[in-house]
Amino acid sequence: MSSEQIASVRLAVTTSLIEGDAGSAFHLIQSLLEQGIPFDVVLFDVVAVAFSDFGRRWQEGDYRIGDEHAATGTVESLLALLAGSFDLPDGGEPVVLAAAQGDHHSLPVRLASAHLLSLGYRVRYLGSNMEASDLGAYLLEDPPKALILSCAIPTLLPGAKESIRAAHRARVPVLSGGSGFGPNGIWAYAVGADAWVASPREIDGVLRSWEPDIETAEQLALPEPPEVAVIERHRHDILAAAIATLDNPDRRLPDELSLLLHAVEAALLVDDPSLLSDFTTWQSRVLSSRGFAEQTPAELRRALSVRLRELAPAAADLLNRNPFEPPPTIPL
Ligand code: B12
Repeated sequence: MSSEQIASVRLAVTTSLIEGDAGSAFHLIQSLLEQGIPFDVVLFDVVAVAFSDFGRRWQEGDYRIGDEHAATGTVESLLALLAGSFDLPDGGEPVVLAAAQGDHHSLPVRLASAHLLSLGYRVRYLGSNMEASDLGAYLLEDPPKALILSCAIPTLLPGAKESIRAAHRARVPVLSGGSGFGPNGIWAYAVGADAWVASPREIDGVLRSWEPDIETAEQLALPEPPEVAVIERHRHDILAAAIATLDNPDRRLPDELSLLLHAVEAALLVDDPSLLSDFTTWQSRVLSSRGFAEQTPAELRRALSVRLRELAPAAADLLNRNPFEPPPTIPL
């Protein structure tokens, strides 16, 4: 089948997702498989790209939140139907897949699960936002060869670190993936992962060849700066003080403040101010596309600093550092 034909099936799958029609998407995919198109091509070059295309158009404002939920539900059903057709082989290597604590993005994990099932792994798919303590207890009971952990957004790295620690306590190594671990996975080792891969297609190769050492991975993880615990303890207080100082009563701003505070925590955790500056660039773009005034991002930073400066001055300094200014130099 030519790449043009695959592209046209992809378009048809995207239409089925928009219409919430898992059945017709399934039949389209089945016909590809019958024509000998490999399962991984169907998963990653058809279904994943079709959903990403839909996601991009959703962000651009072509669809509403309800449409996103319908499309996500449809792609979940489609992947469940596809993955459900594989038997769990008795001798297959056991693996557990989950999204990090706090991460609600389930599709990357579903895709990776379906792919590993097709390769003969004994896959247990735990879905998104699995509480780290529950994950740890589950892994301890019947430890798999690895936990495959997904993290979609860098602001969720504190949750990912908790998930990784829980797995390590159960003596299970962690293979991580997803944009949350940064460009080329630069933050994966800072939060303790044993390995990071860019694509689910690479998981099998790593699982076959790696020799994970949980102690070394834990030693490579950066120690948690005290400010992170302070922020977690006083999160409600910091946000309440920030909301009280805002002139703009728009009901979306408390959520934006909360996201910004998560970004501060995550940047402290991986000791990388670029995480925060990337986040503020993204947030400024989002705010401007929603019609907020140009100074809104600066107002959010100022508001968040009110309590933060008293409780965790290093975090307030990080927040107010101009990303375009070079770091201060010590005068000779
Ligand atoms: C659908 C979606 C949601 C849905 C998720 C529903 C669900 N059940 O999954 C909902 C509505 C819940 C959601 C919520 C949010 N989302 Co969202 N979401 C998306 C969207 C549109 C698609 C994500 C997706 O599934 N893509 C399809 C997958 C297959 O593609 P992919 O992620 O690129 O994955 C590929 C590779 O990266 C890699 N990979 C990815 N993960 C993994 C994992 C492993 C283990 C491996 C090996 C490989 C791997 O392989 C994949 C296949 O090739 C993206 C934008 C987009 N177009 O991707 C935003 C996006 C990820 N979301 C975003 C944001 C900000 C949020 C919210 C914070 C929004 C808010 N203001 O509340 C919340 C956070 C909620 C939370 N705590 O998790 C941002 C992140 C921006 C950033 N970098 O900081 C994005 C990029 C949108 C944007 N540009 O603004 N979201």
